[in-house]
Amino acid sequence: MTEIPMPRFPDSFTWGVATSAYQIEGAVAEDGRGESVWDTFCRKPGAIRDGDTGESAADHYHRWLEDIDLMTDLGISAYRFSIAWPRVQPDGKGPANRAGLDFYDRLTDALLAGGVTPMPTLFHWDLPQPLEDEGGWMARETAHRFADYAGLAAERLADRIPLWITLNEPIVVTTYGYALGVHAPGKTLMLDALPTAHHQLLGHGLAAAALRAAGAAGVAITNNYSPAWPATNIEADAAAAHAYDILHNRLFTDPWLLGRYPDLSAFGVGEDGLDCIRDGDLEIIAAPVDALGVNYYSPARLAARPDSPLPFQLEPIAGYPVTAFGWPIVPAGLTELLSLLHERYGEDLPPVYITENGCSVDDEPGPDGTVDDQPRIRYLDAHIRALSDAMTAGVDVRGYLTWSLMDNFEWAEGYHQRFGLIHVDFATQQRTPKASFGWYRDMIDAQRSAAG
Ligand code: IFM
Repeated sequence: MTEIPMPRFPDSFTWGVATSAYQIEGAVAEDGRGESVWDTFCRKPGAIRDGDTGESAADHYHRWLEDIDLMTDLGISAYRFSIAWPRVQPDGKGPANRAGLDFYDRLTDALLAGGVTPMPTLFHWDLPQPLEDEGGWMARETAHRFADYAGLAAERLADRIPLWITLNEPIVVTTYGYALGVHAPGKTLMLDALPTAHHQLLGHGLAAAALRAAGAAGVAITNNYSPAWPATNIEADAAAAHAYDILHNRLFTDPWLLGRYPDLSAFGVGEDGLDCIRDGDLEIIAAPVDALGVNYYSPARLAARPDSPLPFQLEPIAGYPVTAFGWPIVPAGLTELLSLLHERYGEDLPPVYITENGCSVDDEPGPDGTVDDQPRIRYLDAHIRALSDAMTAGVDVRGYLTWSLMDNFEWAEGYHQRFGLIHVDFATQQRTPKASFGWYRDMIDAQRSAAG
């Protein structure tokens, strides 16, 4: 790690952490919570490594007060969590389940009492199973159900929440969930999954309107982004990288920010666009947002492969250290990505929050009980500097929220990838702040002291 002092961030900069409901809460059958697609998917043999499930996860549903105490020790100013739709509407429609909303109400109040601003995400992948049974995000109706749910959540909480995030990483839902089937709901529709993109976008637009009608102050949306690097300088690989860039970085963001889809011809979509688009949809989708949430983990390297069912194939990136997941560690990719968004959208780019960035490390407590996760410290240090570089170059970034507060259920990888600043022993649920927790706390503290 470099000895050069960390650059100064603006005094108003938000430092935070992020989590999501299914990954930490557990308590899947309590207080009237309904089933989500992830409960179902976890029961599918072979879907999740070692047959792990989110049934108990990090037991945050019962240990939330202890977790908030840890957050206040950390000194963060914002906490991005997600609201579990199946807790609020067990069937995905109809009146609110009061007990479900009570949980987030208590959480919100306790966060505020601890000086931490709540930043909820409404959909971090846990679609109520009854809605999936009616078509899930392949069905237009789901967008309307999402708006109803957003309205119910906001009626209860909007008076205390400055910024709401509608969707988390819709590109991952479309690709992993509906095209490739490696995430819930496990569909393998390949390019036929594209309507899920439009229906999530519509859901975002309708939910944004419902949130504002219920008094929400700010609305944002979060996606996962990766700079697209051609594997070689041959033209076919450049075209592959271009196609990936369109799918991963522009399929959602162009409609939100520009009110139009990018050219999807590489994906078999003609000039008239997706059949599921109706008149007026793009106006709903492109209603102005207050911020864009950017999740960054690594770049992607693409090659053309004639035998691939997609117009690109992902290739390994050599020459960089990797995380425990095997993801290349490329901090400069964050600077590159933010500059790309800045150039691409110009005045149409709202203020950006880095709503996720972090790494998995094989960390376990040592003989003295401490967890010395130096690789994570190096990762965070380098990415925060890379973020500062982008801001110096003119990108308006207002906050950085690391993934994740604590070790959690990493989807198809079960409990094998530890992303937390806090170690969780999943057998005892004991929390142990790692060395990175102390590093992040000291970094935030130094920024605050410098601000005076
Ligand atoms: O754990 C996930 C999170 O749910 C969404 N973004 C990426 C993280 C790490 O894979």
